[in-house]
Amino acid sequence: MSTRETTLTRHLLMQQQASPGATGEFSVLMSQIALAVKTIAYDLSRAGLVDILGATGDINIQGEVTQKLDRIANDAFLQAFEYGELVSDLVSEEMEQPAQIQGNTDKGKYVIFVDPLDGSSNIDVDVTIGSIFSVHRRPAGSGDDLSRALHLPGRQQVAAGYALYGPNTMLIYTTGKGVHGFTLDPRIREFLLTHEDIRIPSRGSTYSINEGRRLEWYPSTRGYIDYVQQKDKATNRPYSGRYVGSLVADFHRTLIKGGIFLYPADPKNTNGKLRLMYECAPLAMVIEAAGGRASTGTQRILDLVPTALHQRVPLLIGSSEDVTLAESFYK
Ligand code: FDP
Repeated sequence: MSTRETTLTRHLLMQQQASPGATGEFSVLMSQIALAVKTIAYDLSRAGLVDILGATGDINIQGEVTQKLDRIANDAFLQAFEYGELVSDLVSEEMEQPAQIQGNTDKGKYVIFVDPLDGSSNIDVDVTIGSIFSVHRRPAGSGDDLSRALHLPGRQQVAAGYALYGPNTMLIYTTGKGVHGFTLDPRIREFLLTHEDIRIPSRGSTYSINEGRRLEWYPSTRGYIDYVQQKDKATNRPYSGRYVGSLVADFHRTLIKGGIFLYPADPKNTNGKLRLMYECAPLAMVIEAAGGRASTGTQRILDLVPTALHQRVPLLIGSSEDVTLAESFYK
């Protein structure tokens, strides 16, 4: 590494210096998130070699089988925020109630929402998975009052982002002004700035949806997918289909190359599958900061006011023109 390369720490310090009044707390918070990501990446890198693959035998709040690595990733986030009095509580896909962070009880300025290991069903087959995080200012309250006060709309997020555990480990974040991507350099275990100010193309030529659910789809979803599959040179159709089945991986491809990802509602899953507060809202903040759009089909994701911490919502996310066109099928 040349000392001229921009590490995450250097990048955060530069951002801090450019923001009058910044206290440096956010930089420390991002370093804590980076620590959790590095810990998880290390555990994943030896997953097939030590006994951490497979299920724990428990079912999580979503009614899904908890994998051992889900638990390990959740603990990595809980431990990364211990002490320092920055983060008071963590809301996670893996825990029914918010967890107080050890050493910071009722003290931290921030609360974190996290999907510690997104795409869990891909863990055992060595396919890219990730973590998704959302940072909010801590509202007043404690116990049940705090849980209710945490029903915060995505537009109030202070920052959001995700990590990818794939051929590279990447960390992507935004505070609303620009989306920046860092790649973990395994030699020095530091994140280096590799994707500065990511912008999503205004239109793509790829769609991403679980087509196995086609028979369940509402006519609106079927109508839009039929549209992208039709031939039309002028609009670059038919689009190519790509579906990894890990939201972060499908999202990252869409962010870099353009196009659209959909996890719509259907008559069986009337709110879709994905969780608002730690999947859809953080990715919506990232996509909007990159020039794209995120919608339920009828409403902007960032404007939704949650009614429950683990609420699900339909998601259409990607290039602005593609999402706008898809929405026209849901009116
Ligand atoms: P998983 O169930 O493997 O954890 O949010 C969970 C998620 O994966 C997303 O990462 C992914 O986009 C989606 O569910 C996949 O769901 P389907 O299997 O229904 O396509």
